[in-house]
Amino acid sequence: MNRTRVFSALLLLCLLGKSATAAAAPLVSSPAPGSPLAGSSQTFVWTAATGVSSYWLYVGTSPGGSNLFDQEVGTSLTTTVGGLPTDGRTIYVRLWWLISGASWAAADYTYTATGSGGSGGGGTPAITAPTPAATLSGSGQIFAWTAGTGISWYWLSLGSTAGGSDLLNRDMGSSLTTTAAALPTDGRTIHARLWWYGGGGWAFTDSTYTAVSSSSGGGGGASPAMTTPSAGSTLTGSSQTFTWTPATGASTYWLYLGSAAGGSDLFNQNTGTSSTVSVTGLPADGRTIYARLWWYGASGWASTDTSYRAVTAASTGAWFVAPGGTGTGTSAAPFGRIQDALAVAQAGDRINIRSGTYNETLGTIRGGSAGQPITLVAADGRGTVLVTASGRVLTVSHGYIAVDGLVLDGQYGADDLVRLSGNAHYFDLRNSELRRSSRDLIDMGSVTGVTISGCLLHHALNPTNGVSDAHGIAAAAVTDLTVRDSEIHTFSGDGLQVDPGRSAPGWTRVTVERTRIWLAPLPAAENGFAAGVVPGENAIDTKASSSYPRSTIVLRDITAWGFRSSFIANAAAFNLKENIDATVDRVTVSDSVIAFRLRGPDVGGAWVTIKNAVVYNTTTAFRYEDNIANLRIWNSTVGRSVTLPFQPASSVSTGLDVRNTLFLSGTVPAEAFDTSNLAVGAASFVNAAGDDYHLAAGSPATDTAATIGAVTTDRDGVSRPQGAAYDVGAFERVN
Ligand SMILES: [Ca+2]
Ligand SMILES: [Ca+2]
Ligand SMILES: [Ca+2]
Repeated sequence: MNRTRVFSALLLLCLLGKSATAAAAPLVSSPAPGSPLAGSSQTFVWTAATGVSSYWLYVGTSPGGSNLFDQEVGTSLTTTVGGLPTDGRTIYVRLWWLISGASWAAADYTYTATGSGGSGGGGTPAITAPTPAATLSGSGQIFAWTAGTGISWYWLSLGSTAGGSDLLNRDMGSSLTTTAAALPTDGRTIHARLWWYGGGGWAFTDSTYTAVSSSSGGGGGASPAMTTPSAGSTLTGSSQTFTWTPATGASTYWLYLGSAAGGSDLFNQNTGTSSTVSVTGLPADGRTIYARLWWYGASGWASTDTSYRAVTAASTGAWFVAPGGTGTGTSAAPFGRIQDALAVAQAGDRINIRSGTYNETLGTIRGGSAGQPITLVAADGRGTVLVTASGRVLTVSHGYIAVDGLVLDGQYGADDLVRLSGNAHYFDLRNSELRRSSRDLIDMGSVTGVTISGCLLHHALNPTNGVSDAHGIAAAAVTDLTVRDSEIHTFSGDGLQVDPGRSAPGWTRVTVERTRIWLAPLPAAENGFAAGVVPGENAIDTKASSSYPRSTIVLRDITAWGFRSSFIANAAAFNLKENIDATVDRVTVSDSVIAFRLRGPDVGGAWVTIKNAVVYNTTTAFRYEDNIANLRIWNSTVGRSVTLPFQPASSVSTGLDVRNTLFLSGTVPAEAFDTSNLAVGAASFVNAAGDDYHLAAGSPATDTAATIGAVTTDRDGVSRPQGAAYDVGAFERVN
């Protein structure tokens, strides 16, 4: 916007009066606001306003005062005030109007009393608006004139020639103002002749004007222009200072702020000669606020329009969504759809989602920025918001998006529940539940900096062909992916698989910590799987191309169980293979076929260091395959019901470095030939039958291990060594 539109005030008011727009206020058109008064008697004239049933004029010698005049004038648009001072002082005029018969509003003007020298005043009427010789402001124009002494009848003619009346020829009665409409806009000279009748005959006075030129588009002379806030901007609060450039010859400014074009329901004030005004109490609901800046210049009143957007809570960072909402995203008037908030949220904004169910599919529209994410949060706490659709529920295509506390349910539709495109860097998923997908619960492209924390991911079940991969998390060439403080269970593929596509340029720096990953026989038939079956494969499964730098992964403080698949023979909790460098520290595995399946030089061959592992009730603790090299197993404990502590598969054991490892067994396995390893009976443990493998008092494992500097803590995170030396096994005994 910010087009300058200049109209006569009254014409405009009439136009607005026929529409549904907010009622405008009346404006005193004569004498010119801020001008000297003509004498001790002065006629005041104002424009009509819609919905006004009565006007009331105060004239005083102090602001708001009425010591000089105080009179309700009904619907008259003019009144004459006598007895005014003539000493040059400031005269304060307050025009009141009664809106809808219910409430009074007022606006203030100031004038200068005529000086003691007298300006003559005289008894002859004179046109005061527009200022004689001015260029008119448009095709509609208010004309106003002073009352003459003893004059009861006026007549105004406007013509294209001197004394002509081809443009207007109007009997004015006693009125002191009128609006001429449909005046030419061709720059011609317009001749005005004001007749009056008094003292026994007609007399007249002539003035000339220049019609506005449509090509000039303006109202003659420089127009003021709003400078702050900038046109179209969102206001910064419910209080706002408006400032504009001064206009040539403007004696008074007046600012309307309205909820509709030309409206003044929000603000309506004469600012005098000041070109700035502070406004308070503006709405904070995102509505469009229409500003109309009036000025009184050589051509009378003219105006220019600008519009703004009201501040919303979201303008300062908070959008609101609630089921059934139909509003604009404020706390009081929330959106009904989360997507509506995504459509408007900017970097740093927080989308507060109130409790309830949202049947929609979400897609990001724009991203946040570093330190300024766009956050979707369950406003009433974790788990209070369910977003559900069949298949895909959330597509993240932009960076710095955070999701906190939501439940996303894919209803077992055949699509990934959450998909992160290659641009979804720094996606932050926290305190959320992802459930019921026939594909992956979250499938990410080659993104960086993704964090999944405090989340529950469960039921990724794909029954195609009996069983097909559906992963908790599938990741492509990610860097700096962190999964922590989370739980992943019940999947027909892997808890985490990175990278199933071995994508360029390879993945690295993946961390999973303080997380539980498990399978169990399905308690009931579920999405095509029968009750009692175990559909999944691995807690964590790696693939990494040997064409790229070795991928690094840290698995720390993880508990995994239940990897006894109904569909594959070698189900393993950890299937670590291909071109990776894995550090596995403080991991417990139970109730599985294989705890650690560690695979050889094919596709680069995995390098794996395992520290502080605990394995029990599992067929094979460590299966090493394909002549694996760089396999270190340090300070681990192999507990009860482990059939094969080590199981070679197409592999010699020369690549193994097994030290400080403790076996609940009568013998130490051949792979653990180093003397730091130890086989003990159940009495060495606090409660082996209950799978508590902390060392009992007097255990020969205490203080008898070698020092391995790379093992800094035990399974519990207790620093090593305690006592005189390292203990054998995963737990350091603390006295
Ligand atoms: Ca997928
Ligand atoms: Ca797998
Ligand atoms: Ca010790």
